[in-house]
Amino acid sequence: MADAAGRPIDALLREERRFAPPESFRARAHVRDESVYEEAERDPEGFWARWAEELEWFQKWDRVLEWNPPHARWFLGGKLNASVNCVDRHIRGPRRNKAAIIWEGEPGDTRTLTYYDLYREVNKFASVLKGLGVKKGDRVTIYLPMIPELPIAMLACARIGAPHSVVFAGFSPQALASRMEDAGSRFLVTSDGFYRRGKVVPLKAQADEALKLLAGKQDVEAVVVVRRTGHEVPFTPGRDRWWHELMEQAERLCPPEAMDAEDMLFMMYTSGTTGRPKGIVHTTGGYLTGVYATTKWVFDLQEDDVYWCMADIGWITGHSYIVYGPLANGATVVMYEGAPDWPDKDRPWVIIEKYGITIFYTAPTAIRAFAADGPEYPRRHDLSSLRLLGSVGEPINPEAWMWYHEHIGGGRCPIVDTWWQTETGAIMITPLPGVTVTKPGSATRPFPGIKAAVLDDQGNPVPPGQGGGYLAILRPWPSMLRGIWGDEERYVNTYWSKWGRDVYYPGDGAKIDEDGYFWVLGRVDDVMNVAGHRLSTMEIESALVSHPAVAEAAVIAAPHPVKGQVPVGFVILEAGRQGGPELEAELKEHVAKVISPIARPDRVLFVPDLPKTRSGKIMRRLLRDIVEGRQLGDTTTLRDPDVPEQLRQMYASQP
Ligand code: 6R9
Repeated sequence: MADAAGRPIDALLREERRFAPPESFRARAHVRDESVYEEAERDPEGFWARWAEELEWFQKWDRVLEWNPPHARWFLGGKLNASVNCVDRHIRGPRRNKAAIIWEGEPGDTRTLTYYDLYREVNKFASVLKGLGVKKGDRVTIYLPMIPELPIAMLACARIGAPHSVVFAGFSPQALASRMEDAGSRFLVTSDGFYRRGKVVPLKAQADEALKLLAGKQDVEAVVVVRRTGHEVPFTPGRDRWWHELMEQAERLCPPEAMDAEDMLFMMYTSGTTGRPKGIVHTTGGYLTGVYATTKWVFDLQEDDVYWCMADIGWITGHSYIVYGPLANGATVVMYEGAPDWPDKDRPWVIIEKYGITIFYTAPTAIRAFAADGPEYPRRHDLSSLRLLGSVGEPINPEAWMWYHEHIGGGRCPIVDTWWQTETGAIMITPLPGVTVTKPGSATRPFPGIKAAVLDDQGNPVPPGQGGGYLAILRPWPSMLRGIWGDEERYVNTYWSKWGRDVYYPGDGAKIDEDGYFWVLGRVDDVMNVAGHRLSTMEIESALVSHPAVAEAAVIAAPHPVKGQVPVGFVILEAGRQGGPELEAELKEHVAKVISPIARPDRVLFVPDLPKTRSGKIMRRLLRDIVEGRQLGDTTTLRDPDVPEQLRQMYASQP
């Protein structure tokens, strides 16, 4: 058996290196001994309630949890506002002029917003939204690059109780349109463009294309456009407005809406096992409690830290650990617009040295790319300000972990390998850097208050040190998803049906070793993880099939040394169409256009047939055996048992 990155599990579990927190780190850490685990276990609801008490509420809750599996409600009757917790409460004390966001554009321009600056901007943009007719409960779509207006717009939505739906700026017009339609969103915030590898990405033109696709399907009342690059952009009078013009005339203050703890804070689309992305719904009180607590303990956030998470805010990692978690904690957050290898491969290390960053959070795929570039790039810079490193998004292989530890952490920084998902809202399995002895490749233990297990198909726990099984979460937690937007049935079926309505099924394989440490092995469903981005095989398959030359397609994930996994497509062409390098390139481009460049297949093979069961189900397992060079599994249930062998030969003969 192998995990998603092709690592044999046995080799992983032979990993014997151990890293204890340095005494100097432990001495000033928030958590210094293991007693927090037992305390939380004795009374999980009390544990979470104590965290919620560290937030600011207009009205305290009267009940911590109501659990009608699979529906949980947290902090019932409580009223609060996320923007008050991330901004207002910091401006009343010594953090007023502390840097909240230090932003660096790709061309090298910079902006620093103090908490007071952020307060003014969020208030003004909240007034702008109100002036455009946005009401409590309206979904506002935000299609912005990594510029300060993105967190400002999110917090402004939160202030007036309008849930935001941020769509990653790397997504295509089609992807934006389908998300706006699904969300029933009548408002869009975007920018003229942004910088990526020295070029201007014409975001407004992409947004316009999406709006064209929406014509007749979804009314869009207003589009607010941030001027980032200053290049000429098309403007539709009446509908499009400039951000800076609206801000100039806006009311200075906008009182925050008192939101119910269970009111929706935002939705975030993520890929599932079907072609249609699902809008994961997060609410206000529980989500904020979860990200606040985990940011403080997992990153051991101290008042003087300078924190940089390299993710894009368009993903859940950016929502929870650039915006809501760190700002709720009053942290100084660094935000970078562009590519990590621009203008040179040392850009992250330039940024760390320049701002004296103390906490750095990135993904294994980035670490593997840094390692491939070589240690000379970090070596050019003084990285001695760093004291803690984090990893998220996919399993980290021990070699990448060791490289990170040595070449970025200088051998002195604890590494927190954090397992969680869009759906979990906050970190679930992770070391606590002041107490946990880490093992390269293991996310170690569930965060206090979280109850996780590894179960077999029947729901029996797989004993520690035995085989692999499925990761499971056995009890509700505050930042858990509350549903899938508009699809109750899918919520129940996807997450709460494998074993019972009260056990959450994340879709990851995992193992527990003799010390009780968790080793997350990657997805067990038709979801792949390409450079830390979640993609569904079905989504890519439907993109391929949407090309006129394609009759049928099967997509699987092949192991890749840097990206972890890459999509590989097996395609049956329409009669009369001929495969070849040109069509292969065209199909790759087509997928990049329909979904996003991150979904572009690494290879597209033209095949005469696909391995199918008698009932017509494509057996992707056999295709995986082929690309991973394994002995072909059981083919007896196939309609045509010879197909896999034919494909194997084709795969081996085509470069
Ligand atoms: C936060 C985020 C979730 C999926 C998840 C799993 C993989 C994330 C991981 C990890 C092993 C880790 N994953 N962190 N696997 N170790 N530390 O990435 O959310 O985009 O929803 O992806 O990512 O497979 O199920 P999301």
